Formats: sequence, C-alpha cells, structure tokens
Amino acid sequence: MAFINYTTKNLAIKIIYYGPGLSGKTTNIRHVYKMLDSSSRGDLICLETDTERTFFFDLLPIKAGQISDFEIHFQLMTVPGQVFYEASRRSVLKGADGIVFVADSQVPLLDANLESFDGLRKNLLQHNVDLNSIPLVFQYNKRDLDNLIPVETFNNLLNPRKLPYIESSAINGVGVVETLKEISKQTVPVVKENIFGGKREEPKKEEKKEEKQARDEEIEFVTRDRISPIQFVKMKFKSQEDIEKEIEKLTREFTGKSKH
Ligand SMILES: Nc1nc2c(ncn2[C@@H]2O[C@H](COP(=O)(O)OP(=O)(O)OP(=O)(O)O)[C@@H](O)[C@H]2O)c(=O)[nH]1
Ligand SMILES: [Mg+2]
Repeated sequence: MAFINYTTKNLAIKIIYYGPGLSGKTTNIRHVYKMLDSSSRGDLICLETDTERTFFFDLLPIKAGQISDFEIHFQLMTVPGQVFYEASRRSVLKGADGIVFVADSQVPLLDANLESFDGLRKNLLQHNVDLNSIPLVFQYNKRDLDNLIPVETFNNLLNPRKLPYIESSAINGVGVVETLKEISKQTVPVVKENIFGGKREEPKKEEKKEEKQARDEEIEFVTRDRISPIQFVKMKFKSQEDIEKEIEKLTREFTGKSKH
C-alpha cells in the first residue's frame, strides 16, 4: 500500500522487481539510476554479498511527477533471486503497489522462471494479496543472447491474462525505461483510486475526459544526457526486522522532504 504524507504532500509508490536469480533485476534499477537526473532520484541503496548478488534488496527512490497536489515518488526495489532468500523476498514484497517480473530468456532457465513466478504468487498470498489483483508487467530480459525462450512460450506459460510485456536487454539499457513507464501506467491509477477514493479531477472544459486521463497517467521521468556514475550506499546486513524498519525509515525520509 502506498505511503502518504499529508503534511508534505508526498506519496510513495512501491514497485518491486521480482524474478529468478541473475535475471537482471539489479541491472534494471542501476540503469534507471544512471539515466535519471540527480534531482529526480535519491541514493541507490544496495545490500549485497561479496559476490555482488543481491542479499536483501536494492532500493532506488525516484520522483515521478504529481497526482493532484501530491508529489509522487516511486521506490524501486529488487528482491534477491537466489532460492534460499525466500524470507527476504517475502519481506520486500510487503506493501508492494506494483510488480515487474523480470524473466531470464535463456532456454535452460525456463523452470527457474516458472518456479520464481509461482513463488511470487505464494509470497503475495502470505500478505493476503492475490497476484491477479496487483498491477503486474513482464520483462523478458537478456534478448541479446542466443538460445532464447520464444516470447509466445513465455506469454502462454506466465501471462495468460495478456498483461503488458517488454522484451529487453537490460545490460544494454534496452527496454528498461519502457518497463518502468509501463508499470507506472498500470500502478498509478490503482493507487490513485485507492487513496483518493475515485475522486478524479474534473477535466477542463476544452479537454476531453480521455485526453485528461492519458495526460494524468503518463509519467515523465527527467532523464539526463550524460550518464552518471553510480554511487552506492551499501548497508551492512542486520536482522530482518531491522531491515524492514530501515526501509520504512528511508521511505519516510524521502517522502518527508518538503517540495522545492
Ligand atoms: N547478456 C545479458 N546479461 C545481462 C542482462 N541483464 C543482466 N545481465 C547480467 O546478468 C548478471 C546478473 O544480473 P543482476 O542484475 O545482478 O541480476 P539479479 O536479478 O539482480 O540477480 P540476484 O540479485 O541474484 O537476484 C550480471 O552479470 C548482468 O550483467 C541482459 O540483458 N543481457
Ligand atoms: Mg540483484
């Protein structure tokens, strides 16, 4: 559930990048970090093992425009894909507003994708969330490699509801921003409905309702021409409970800053 601060008029929407180990989740948010102007993003916070695998999560807060008078922030978070971090995945999923499922397109990894997707369904259920009721976008990643799972197979097995999907090569920055835009488009109207109770602004006289809705739901990200080097804030692993508190604190800090 999105976090709202009525005093500073900030709204934080939590988007989770979920998928099997090494599918490219961290690569996605690193690319977003590099693309965005520093005025529209916070620090990239990573909890990693010595081998650079995500240990608990990566977190990137970004600014993404306005809903009514509220400034919207996205908290992009990745889960650790390695099978034995199930408890971490479950904690990170708590309060998710939208999910990007990052699948690895290599043929030998088909089962790993299916298992991870099944894990997502089960972990959401633990938080009383039905996978069919949460905004979800698929990213079929690593399309630059050979021996790929056909998109049709992915869609048949993972995506019978015909939700949006993006073919990507996150390592080359292909499809990353499109994925972020797509999940924003799915998530923002749902959060808006939940928080503001369906009270939508009346369209201006000369503007058609559909045009206004399209304008509202198109999130613009301020990108930069020059790619910025990544500066990580690395955190030491504490107890799971401490980490959950830390995520909450970071959200409050980011949404608590007043507008400028
Ligand atoms: N060829 C290719 N390699 C990729 C692509 N995306 C990511 N990789 C590589 O795949 C490896 C794993 O990427 P990560 O982003 O760390 O994967 P992850 O999903 O965060 O992995 P975990 O944190 O362990 O769950 C790295 O070596 C990336 O450079 C891609 O589109 N194409
Ligand atoms: Mg990772």
